[in-house]
Amino acid sequence: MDEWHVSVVTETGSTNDDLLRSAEQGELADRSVLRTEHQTAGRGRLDRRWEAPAGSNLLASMYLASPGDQPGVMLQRVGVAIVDAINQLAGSNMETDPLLALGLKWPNDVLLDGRKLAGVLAQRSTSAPGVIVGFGVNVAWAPPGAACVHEVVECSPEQLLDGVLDAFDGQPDDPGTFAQTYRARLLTLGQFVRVHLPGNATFEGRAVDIDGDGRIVVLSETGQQRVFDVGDVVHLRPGTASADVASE
Ligand code: BT5
Repeated sequence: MDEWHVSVVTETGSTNDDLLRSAEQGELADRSVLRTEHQTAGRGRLDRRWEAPAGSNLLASMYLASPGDQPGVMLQRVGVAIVDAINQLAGSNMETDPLLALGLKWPNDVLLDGRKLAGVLAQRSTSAPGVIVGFGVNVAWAPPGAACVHEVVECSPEQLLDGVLDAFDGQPDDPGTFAQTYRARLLTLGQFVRVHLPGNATFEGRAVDIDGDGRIVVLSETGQQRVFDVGDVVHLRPGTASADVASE
């Protein structure tokens, strides 16, 4: 396996924007990684902001040049790598003794005790091949209501990045085998969820499956089954499909 080409800058606008720009200029090697201590314009999805004080958290993006790398699958692979890296640093065996409160909320959040610990953002350039996957992990600081890695293990952003890249490389290549790994880390399956759709519409039900394209299958209490590939998922408390929101 090729090595990662990791660069670190003290400050930038957004590591995703930087790698997108370099990829479009044809200057970026496959498996380039950019980490920064501080972002002045860190982004989430839909032009939301990603917040982190300078020096406190892991803020990085990777470029995977292979045209076969689908953004949806890369989101899953990076999310799983973050969960596995934290388990590894905490000394927990992922297969026999994982940190049970740590896992993934479909499609792109890492949760600890129902609170957001990390977000992942995959983007495709219109002109360059491959995918840019950015990830922000709260290491030493989290906004109110969110979680940080220091609740379970002391580590630096740099150590965590090394762990994430190693965990990513340790994943099974085979899509079917990886799909099982992803499902094992997913907290959303079996939960009652509310899906916020573009516009103001919502759909509530039990998350019963993730299909082969990474979409979520939700079964409503009236027996209506729908499949979603966009939208924000809110976990509701088990046994209710009301406004009793457990995490966001
Ligand atoms: C995400 O978006 O969760 C994807 C975040 C990706 C950030 C990384 S950092 C490196 C790379 N460069 C970038 O510019 N971005 C990537 P989304 O699901 O839209 O969540 C954004 C929402 O999470 C915000 O609207 C806030 O409500 C909340 N939020 C902001 N900062 C947070 C933090 N540090 N921890 C937890 N929640 C946060």
